[in-house]
Amino acid sequence: MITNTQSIKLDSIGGEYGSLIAVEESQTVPFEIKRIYFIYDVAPNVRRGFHSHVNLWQALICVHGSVKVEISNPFEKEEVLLDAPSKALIIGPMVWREMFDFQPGSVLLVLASEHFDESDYIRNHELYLKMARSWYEDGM
Ligand code: T46
Repeated sequence: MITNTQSIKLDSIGGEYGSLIAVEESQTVPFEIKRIYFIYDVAPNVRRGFHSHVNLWQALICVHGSVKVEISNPFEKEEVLLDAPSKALIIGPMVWREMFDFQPGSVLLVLASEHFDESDYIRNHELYLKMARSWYEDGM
């Protein structure tokens, strides 16, 4: 995985009554969870994201359907397919992300390490590349 990202397999407890997945802060995911949100009703041709965070850690879990996530920095790029509720993608600071190819009906659940703060976003790609180059080259 590219720097500051991680792919995690969540344990699913299954049986004849269905399946259950539990996520615990600082255990299943490597941060305290201060906020959750979910993204849904996204048309198949829509691409979202187009930003990085300065400090935020998040876990992305597609609890229904599937979605692709492109994660990149000035030196690395990767595409991750979230197509099962047992797959979690951890994304840390200074990683550019774009979510696309939402299958109709998909629900993308996100667990976040901080409350919402627009000042933590870098939404301009040129500015991101400039900041990220020095951030990665200076050893974060
Ligand atoms: C991320 C990806 C995976 C809020 O008011 N509170 C919130 O907690 C969030 C997440 C968003 N908003 C507002 C900010 C915008 O006015 O909702 C609007 C849509 O947010 P945005 O365009 O940033 O949505 P995405 O799908 O591009 O990005 C979201 C998260 O914002 C971002 O942190 O990493 O999902």
